[in-house]
Amino acid sequence: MQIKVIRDILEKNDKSAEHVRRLCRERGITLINVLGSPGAGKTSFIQSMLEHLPGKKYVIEGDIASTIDAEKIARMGVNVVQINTGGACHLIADTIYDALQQLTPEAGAIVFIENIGNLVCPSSFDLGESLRVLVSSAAEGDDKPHKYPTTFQTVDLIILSKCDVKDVIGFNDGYYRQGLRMLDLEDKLLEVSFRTGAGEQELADYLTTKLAYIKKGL
Ligand SMILES: Nc1nc2c(ncn2[C@@H]2O[C@H](COP(=O)(O)OP(=O)(O)OP(=O)(O)O)[C@@H](O)[C@H]2O)c(=O)[nH]1
Ligand SMILES: [Mg+2]
Ligand SMILES: [Zn+2]
Repeated sequence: MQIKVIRDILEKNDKSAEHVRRLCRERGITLINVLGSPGAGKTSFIQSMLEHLPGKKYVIEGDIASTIDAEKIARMGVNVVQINTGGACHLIADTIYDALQQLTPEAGAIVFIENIGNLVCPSSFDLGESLRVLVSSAAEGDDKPHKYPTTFQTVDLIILSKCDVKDVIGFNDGYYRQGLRMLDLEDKLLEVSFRTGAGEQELADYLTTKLAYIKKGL
């Protein structure tokens, strides 16, 4: 009985995600769903890409409470919609559809969605995105691909942030990469520090190429 209820929720969400996908296709919008633990660096990644990527960009901020992240984005002069879930630990496609109606992004724009800080259930909810990115910080430890394989397996790109603190916390690169290799995901990894700026330009270049392929439908 309970399993049936969970399936119903996911099936309903999948239908809404298709509506979002159709809307984005019609309007030429590229949607990027950003996943990661609380404090992993999701907002830092979005802020960095707002600076580095060309073209018009918008942001949908998901948080259980507060407008802290939305305010950071708004201060950059970027249009942003804040979704407060009031306790729910993931975003759903219905809400993204509504947020897009409010944002009315122009044709050709990129829309970033910052999902709720959570390494578990956001990965089960398709938001109709073209690209799913995981921000996985070195500060969380080198065992995360081993312990949370499901989330790692659903993303198109894994960004290892906070590489500047690897030595301080004793991050074992080999162990982290071994976890990715077991999931056949090592080629999806890019390393960066949003503090020192190391790897930021490479990340922007990679995303620019990837988004161009997505737009061509490849
Ligand atoms: N040293 C270092 N700090 C970073 C890096 N990236 C982010 N931070 C810091 O880590 C903290 C959390 O970063 P955020 O970008 O707010 O993380 P978040 O995932 O958006 O956090 P929530 O929205 O609260 O889940 C902030 O104090 C950032 O300045 C990094 O690469 N290196
Ligand atoms: Mg944030
Ligand atoms: Zn959840």
